[in-house]
Amino acid sequence: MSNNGRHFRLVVNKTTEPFSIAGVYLITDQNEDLVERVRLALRGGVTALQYRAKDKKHEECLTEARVLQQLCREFGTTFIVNDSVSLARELDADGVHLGQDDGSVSYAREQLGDAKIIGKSTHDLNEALQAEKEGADYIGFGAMYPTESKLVTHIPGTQGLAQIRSEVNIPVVGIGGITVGNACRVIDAGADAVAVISSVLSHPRPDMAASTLRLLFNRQRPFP
Ligand code: 3NM
Repeated sequence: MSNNGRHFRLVVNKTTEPFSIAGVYLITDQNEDLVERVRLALRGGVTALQYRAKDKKHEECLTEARVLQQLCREFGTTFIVNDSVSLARELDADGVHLGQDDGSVSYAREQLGDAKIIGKSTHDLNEALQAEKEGADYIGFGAMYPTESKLVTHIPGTQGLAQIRSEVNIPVVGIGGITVGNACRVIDAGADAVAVISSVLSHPRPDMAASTLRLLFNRQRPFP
């Protein structure tokens, strides 16, 4: 991994089976036909999938997540669980993504071990530096733009991302309101990946939306 986090194929794990999060990082929604839409998106070229299921019962999450995890295996996509260290552990997911209120990185590390990816949501420089200090493998940083997918109170935007980019040495995943139309600005600001929900999963053709984002990424950050 380059220590300025700017290489396209950025590996954040240390096992023999490297996981990458660089590129298109897709987060699940809770709408109908999720599995089919995710399948299409993965076909379009998603690097990492985050399973995010708010307000669902554990058994329901487990069943749905297992199907998505299997899809990720088929496509070679990194599979990350949002919020729940215990679910990530139960599934033997590739990693977990923690919000600011989801407990510490050190607890997740203790539970999951060094081989798993731990990401943390951050919204300003202090949170970003703290996450890095705690040992996160990457940070989510947002919101880039207003979004209807989540109630966001802080919108540091691409300017905020450009400012923190030079301060942190772990991969930065831009999130919030990212679309095919504005992704270049997020990539230009230094994002190693763009995290999206609606611009891919609410698109009538999730495969085309994902592949367009992927293409933008590849054009801006050509393979070495
Ligand atoms: N976290 P969409 S914004 C899950 O700013 C999430 O931390 C955010 O969805 C943050 O791509 C967000 O549809 C929602 O805007 C992203």
